[in-house]
Amino acid sequence: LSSPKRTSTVSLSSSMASSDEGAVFNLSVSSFLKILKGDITKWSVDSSSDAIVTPANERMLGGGGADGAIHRAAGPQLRAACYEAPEVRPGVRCPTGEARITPGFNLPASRVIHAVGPIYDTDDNPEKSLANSYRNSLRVAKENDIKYIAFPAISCGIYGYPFDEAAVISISTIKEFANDFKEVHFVMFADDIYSVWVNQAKKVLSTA
Ligand code: AR6
Repeated sequence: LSSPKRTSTVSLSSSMASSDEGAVFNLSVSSFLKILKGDITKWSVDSSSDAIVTPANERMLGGGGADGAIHRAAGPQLRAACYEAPEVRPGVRCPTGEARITPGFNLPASRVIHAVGPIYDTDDNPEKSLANSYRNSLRVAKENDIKYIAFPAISCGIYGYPFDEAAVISISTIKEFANDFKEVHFVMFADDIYSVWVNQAKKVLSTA
């Protein structure tokens, strides 16, 4: 496993190195999935080609949870950039299952991908919507030459998605893009969800 170049001054990996490097899995011979514990607003691996995903809502102007933390850390320019995204219908800049990209502004990561996951209790097909939010995030990342991307557990907070089901869907969808990224990371805020993701990754992927 060759270590990626770390150019950022604020690197989640280096700040975690002494206590917990997380869990590493193979996506392909030259591409890895890493599951880490930490705060996604602090994450960067290579500021020339990295992005974090924010679990947004359809308005795409910020909110609570990880999205709120990401907007606070990025600064007000992020919200201004979001306003620039055209509305596809009144009040909707990013429909459920889709993704949009902006710069990261004051974040250590160079770009932010705004992905809208399903509200578990009200979505007609939450599995499909959740898979689409990962798929479209990875698509937009690929189109923008992103090589390192970090996800939180989309829809697993305010939107109420059960952790186990979300873990299987997210990891299986990321597998479809095995050759397109050097590393795909999950940055988990809490021990319980971190463990769920590691256990499901063990079932879906092989250990690196
Ligand atoms: N770093 C990593 N993960 C985090 C962080 C962080 N700093 N903060 C929270 N999480 P949520 P959703 C975890 O609620 O369910 C917002 O208002 C959190 O513990 O952020 O997709 C948006 O604007 C959980 O595991 O996103 C939308 O309106 C995961 O991130 C709505 O919430 C996702 O929880 C989206 O809800």
